[in-house]
Amino acid sequence: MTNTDLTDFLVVSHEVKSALEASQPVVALESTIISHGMPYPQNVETALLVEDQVRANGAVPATIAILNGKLYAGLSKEQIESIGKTGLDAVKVSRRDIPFVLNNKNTIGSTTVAATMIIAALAGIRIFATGGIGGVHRGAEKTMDISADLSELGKTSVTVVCAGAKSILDIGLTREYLETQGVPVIGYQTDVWPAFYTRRTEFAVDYRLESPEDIAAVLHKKYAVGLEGGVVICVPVPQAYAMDEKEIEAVISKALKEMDARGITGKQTTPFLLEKIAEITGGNSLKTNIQLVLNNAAIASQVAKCL
Ligand code: PSU
Ligand code: MN
Repeated sequence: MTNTDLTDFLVVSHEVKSALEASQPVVALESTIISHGMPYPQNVETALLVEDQVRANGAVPATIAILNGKLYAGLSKEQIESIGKTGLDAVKVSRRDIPFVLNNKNTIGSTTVAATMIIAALAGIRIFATGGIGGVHRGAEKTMDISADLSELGKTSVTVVCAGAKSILDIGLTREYLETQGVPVIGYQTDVWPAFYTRRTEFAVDYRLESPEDIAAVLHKKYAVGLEGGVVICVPVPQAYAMDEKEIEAVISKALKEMDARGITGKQTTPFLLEKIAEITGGNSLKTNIQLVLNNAAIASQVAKCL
């Protein structure tokens, strides 16, 4: 593809473009978390708070989506509002979906971790903050349900800051899959994978690092020697907002049973489980979800500043 082709499709906002040209820190943010990860209006409020958080930490936010046949890096408040209002009717876009959504001028496409990484890389953004990454689902030895986020991490050079993976996933298998893809998993001030709503699991991270400076130094080495591909940084949810481990495990088991009973599969799985968990916990899981995203946005911004 030539550069002229790309500029036909890629719209980088003025603010993001100026920051990139001046080598100022930019942090990518995804939009599936807005449309499919939280209910309206908390989804829009959170998306705007996360942008504020990135700015407060000295970086420029670039929320990413596919709207009206264009790839966007950097959205207006109105665009974020329209994704939030569209909710589950937005098209959840992973790698395979991009050309189809681009080919339809009337579609609101919200980007998963995989699709956000692709567009971030096209725009020249190297750091991305979200809540949780997709992974290998429980029972994947039968269903083969493995998120395209993991293979994307294997090939696209973007660092994803997250709160680990939810225990709706098989974290042990997710870890193995990432190892095969050559993706390092860094624990930010932790020795073990956090499990999104909670701070600890039994699974060790590959490397523990203590500061944004240490993380930036390692990223610099990786790309200096030509090792393309992504990096996962796991940041545990702040203690004050962590949920009780036993309680959330029981809620997740219940949600998984209901999912099986209803025959929900494929790309509907993650949104269904998130909504069910929020419903069963009376909105408590949503509060935790919002706080961990804000925290990840702060850490991602600090890393971006060190690069
Ligand atoms: N995990 C969350 N919230 C989310 C998602 C995952 O806690 O909103 C979204 C992300 O966009 C992620 C996607 O990339 O779900 C993974 O979906 P799938 O498992 O269908 O690949
Ligand atoms: Mn899947």
